[in-house]
Amino acid sequence: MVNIILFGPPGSGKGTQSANLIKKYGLIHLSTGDLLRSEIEAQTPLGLEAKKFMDAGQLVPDEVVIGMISSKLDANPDTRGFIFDGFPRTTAQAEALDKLLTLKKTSISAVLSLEVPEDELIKRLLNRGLTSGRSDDANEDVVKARIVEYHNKTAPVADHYAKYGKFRKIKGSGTIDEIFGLLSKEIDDLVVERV
Ligand code: B4P
Repeated sequence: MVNIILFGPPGSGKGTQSANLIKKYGLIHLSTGDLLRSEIEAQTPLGLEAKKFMDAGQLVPDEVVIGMISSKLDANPDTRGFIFDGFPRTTAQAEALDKLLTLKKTSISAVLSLEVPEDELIKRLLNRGLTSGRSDDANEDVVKARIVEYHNKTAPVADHYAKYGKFRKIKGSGTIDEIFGLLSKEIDDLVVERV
């Protein structure tokens, strides 16, 4: 299996690039942001609880997102691999993911980190907020809170995977196609290594 984590701050393009990568490589897309937004839309108890954190620009508690990912892994036993988008976002989530994958006799192949300057992140998210209806993109204070949360809680996840030589930085500014090309090159190398 090829299991990729698309990593990077809010607005770095994880969701945008995942949508194209799953088509090219036939992988399953697991986005905790999308899963949480579906729960909110369906007004489930989990969604209503998660919304409070998301609207404040904070991370949703680890046990909620780990439980969601665990059931999605169980639901897709025969896939060629997964693209994890927006997960793991804390070291506790990374450790839980490693354990879940070990139980399935697989592991993370690489962590591809989209590097984008902070002013561009803010511009992209506020721009999306004009049309997406996403309340967490509509307000500059919330967007900035998400970036602070990223630096405090998510950036350390990079060290977790760098220890195993799995962390790679990718230039995340430029056109969507240019960035897709850089990501594809990394994934092609992994696919070749596994043949
Ligand atoms: P997510 O849904 O994961 O979203 P994101 O970080 O905002 O964005 P992403 O990096 O995917 O950016 P995108 O491609 O969409 O998280 C939302 C919230 O959910 C979090 O704040 C948190 O509360 C909660 N959550 C999710 N996962 C969690 C977890 N594991 N643990 C705890 N809480 C969790 O791109 C953004 C914009 O940029 C788009 O408008 C796009 O069109 C544009 N764009 C993309 N690439 C571009 C490019 N190259 N040039 C110009 N614009 C570009």
